[in-house]
Amino acid sequence: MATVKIPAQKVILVGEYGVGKSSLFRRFANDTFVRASDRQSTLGLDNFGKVYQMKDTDRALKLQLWDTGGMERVASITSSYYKYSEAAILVFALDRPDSFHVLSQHLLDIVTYAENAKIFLCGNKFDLKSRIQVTDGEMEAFSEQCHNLMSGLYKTSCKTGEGVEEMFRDIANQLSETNRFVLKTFMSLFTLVDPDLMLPPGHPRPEIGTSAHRSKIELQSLEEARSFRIDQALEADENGPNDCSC
Ligand SMILES: Nc1nc2c(ncn2[C@@H]2O[C@H](COP(=O)(O)OP(=O)(O)OP(=O)(O)O)[C@@H](O)[C@H]2O)c(=O)[nH]1
Ligand SMILES: [Mg+2]
Repeated sequence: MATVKIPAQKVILVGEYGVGKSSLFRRFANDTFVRASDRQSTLGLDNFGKVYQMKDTDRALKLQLWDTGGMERVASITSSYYKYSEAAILVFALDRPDSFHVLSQHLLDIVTYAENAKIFLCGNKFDLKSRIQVTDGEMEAFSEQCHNLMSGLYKTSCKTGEGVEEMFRDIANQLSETNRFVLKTFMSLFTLVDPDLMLPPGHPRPEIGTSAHRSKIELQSLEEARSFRIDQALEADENGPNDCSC
């Protein structure tokens, strides 16, 4: 039986130096935290994939998280980092208003280079309770100013882990819902067309009208569309000038 490839979605971390992008990446990848004294600024690209099973369905989705970090201090991040992103997490530190007030610049880069990406706002270092200087109201006001471009607002602590996994799961859920919507629209365009046209040559045709028939087509098209995008992103990263020019 053919194995179904789980659709992968490229998710990028964007934000000022030191706000905790690599810490979010580390929590995502292996649920660890590195303290200040052990820390080094990121000067490269890293990516890690993790599969999320959607609740109450047999659908699954892989978040492919990318971390750049630090590069913005020595060179501008190349557009290949943003390219083919399905989501961007705009990260700032709740104790650093400067990292919050420059977000519109990062947002501009996202909408320029990753125009289809869903955008999520993440206030990190939520554990530093007494030093928090950016309020929920300011986060909401920023979201409104951006014409509600934000698909989600989160507060996280990489130190304690609070809110981190919940944020990634919510992003996975939202991307999965978007995929379903896109797929439904896509499928509705093909309702009058022979479903065989949507299957690759030699692909066995399930009995028309059965749920197996529908889900096979759904999975096939999702798999192909998403795999194509993530392969392109990885290829662009390998071939493109993804390192700093220093
Ligand atoms: N208290 C606290 N410290 C954090 C948290 N997240 C990250 N840090 C610390 O903040 C510092 C910067 O974290 P990084 O994850 O390296 O930040 P970054 O955004 O990747 O930084 P660059 O790679 O330089 O852009 C480190 O000393 C972390 O230990 C958090 O949630 N709470
Ligand atoms: Mg980093």
